[in-house]
Amino acid sequence: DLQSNRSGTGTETASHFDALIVGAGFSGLYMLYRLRQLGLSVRTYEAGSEVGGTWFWNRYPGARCDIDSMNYSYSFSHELEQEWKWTERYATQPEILRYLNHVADRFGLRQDIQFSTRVASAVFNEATNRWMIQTDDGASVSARFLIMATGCLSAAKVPDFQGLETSQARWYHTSRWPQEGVDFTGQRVGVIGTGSSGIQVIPIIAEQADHLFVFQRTPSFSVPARNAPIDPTYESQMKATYAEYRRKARETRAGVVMEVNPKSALDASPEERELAYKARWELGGTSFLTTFSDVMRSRAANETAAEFIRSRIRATVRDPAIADALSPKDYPLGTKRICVDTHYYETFNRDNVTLVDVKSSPIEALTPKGLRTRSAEYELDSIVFATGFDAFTGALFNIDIRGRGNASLKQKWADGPRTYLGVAIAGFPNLFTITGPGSPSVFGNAIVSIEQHVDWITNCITYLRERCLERIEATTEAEDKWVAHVKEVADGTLYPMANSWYIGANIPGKPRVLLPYAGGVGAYRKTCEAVAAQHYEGFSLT
Ligand code: FAD
Ligand code: N01
Repeated sequence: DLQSNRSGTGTETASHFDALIVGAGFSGLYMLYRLRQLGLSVRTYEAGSEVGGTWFWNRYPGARCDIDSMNYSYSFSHELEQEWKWTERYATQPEILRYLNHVADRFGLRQDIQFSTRVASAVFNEATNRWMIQTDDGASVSARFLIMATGCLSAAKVPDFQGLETSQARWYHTSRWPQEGVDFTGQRVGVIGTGSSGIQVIPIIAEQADHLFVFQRTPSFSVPARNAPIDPTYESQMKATYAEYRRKARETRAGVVMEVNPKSALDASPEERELAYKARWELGGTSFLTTFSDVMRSRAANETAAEFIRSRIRATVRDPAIADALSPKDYPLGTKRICVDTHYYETFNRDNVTLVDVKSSPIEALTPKGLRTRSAEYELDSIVFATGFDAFTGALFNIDIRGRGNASLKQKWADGPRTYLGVAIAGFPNLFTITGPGSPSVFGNAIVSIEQHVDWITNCITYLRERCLERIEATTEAEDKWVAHVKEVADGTLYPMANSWYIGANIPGKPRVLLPYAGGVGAYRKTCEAVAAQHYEGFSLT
């Protein structure tokens, strides 16, 4: 297989590459495209059997994006964005997967991707300034640059329940869904978890199953998607002004152009607030969070928006006790990721759906018949784990990454990730992380952040090659400053008030550190551009 190495420079042998990319999702595919344009020899390893990343793995029914499809897509190719036709406001998982397959074919990317191969370790060799990479099939290759396109939300988390192996109930994690699908007809099904994945899958399983038990530990705030077929007028308007739209999106806080009301929620009268929240609720989607300028900044303003959502839950769910149980009360809106749903709350009006509180009575074990909480046993044919991910660091720690002096990344990050700009790490030369911890990444439209990182890394590698430099490494000083800045910005937000994956709280023992950078996509881009313009200030180049 290594014979397939296409060598752009002609200087590399079959197992030596200019660059190695780990992952073939949105990040890895675009990175590969850009590096090939530079004429580099590139190998990409992907653990999955196909391209797509998130959209390859998360095949659960109901999976779709919650950023409008026409924005949740690449902007790097004018022809691609003009020719591709999205069919719905929020594309389904199969449609996004088709799109990524189209991209891989259109730009001839597959030939440099080795599928069903997991990178197991990566060790930096100081004598050669190259990374030595080992895969789980025993192969060993080297590369000057190592680029982690491993995904912020790719390491699935299954809780460590007793009896997982011996339970006779079939179980599935939403992010490891069987390719052939699952038919729940006639079954008693349990879904554990009510985050974005749970909220998408629950209404659909409820329609199929004989009975559905929803095991909820913490209720989420969810807003209606108002999904619909794409309006042809909207599509042609977007396509006519795509470049301008994309330019504006890159300058925003979240990588999406949306109307941000400059007014404070607290300056509006109760009637004015109600009207404004109602309008955003009817519009659907995450723009609910920008109904007023301070919803994500002031606890009191946030509470007005949170209470509006609770009022909608009460108006939708017939049983007041269930409505109350579904209403989040102990963390601010948006500090756990806001969910976007289709008929989620309505699902709890069905006779075949039972909400089970596993906060007061936690799940203790899977049993031969189903599962047991502290207070009861539930007989189940199938269990769906919608229990999320070991975000940001999980996929990186699954690889034994060793930098200078054989230092391990896992050890370096024992008290929380330390990066410079979320893209580089002191002690780990020539290693780049796409949407790594300390970059905005999941705080908005991921594709805008991915394209920005890939472009920045490509420019950086070009800079080095033009000057015949072999090595770039973030300085500890620059990294310390960035980590302090990320923390300072985080401390000024409401995010630390919730136990979310944003802050590592979903993984036992994980340090409590806000993982993404909350300073905004537009401002962050300017910082990165300034660093590059200052000849990679904060890096040492040799
Ligand atoms: P991924 O798509 O996660 O790809 C990483 C790839 O790396 C995976 O295929 C994985 O198999 C591979 N990999 C990891 N480790 C190794 C290894 N050691 N060896 C080999 N291969 C490896 N973001 C939004 O902005 N809007 C949305 O609407 C949205 N919806 C989402 C819905 C779901 C269900 C999920 C889980 C996430 C969603 N996200 C959304 C976030 C989403 O992850 C990003 O938008 C984007 O798809 C990430 O692309 P990526 O290439 O960086 O990572
Ligand atoms: O994961 P989550 P997710 N016992 O971590 C519960 C993106 N995404 O896969 O909150 C009982 O949000 C846990 O409870 P608690 C998006 O960025 C987007 O849903 O920890 N319950 C929680 O309810 C999203 O934020 C879309 O108390 C347990 C749930 O499992 C991110 O991916 C769709 C438990 C996990 O929720 C992750 O979402 C899907 C236990 N032992 C995903 N352990 C879009 O719509 C965990 N839980 C775009």
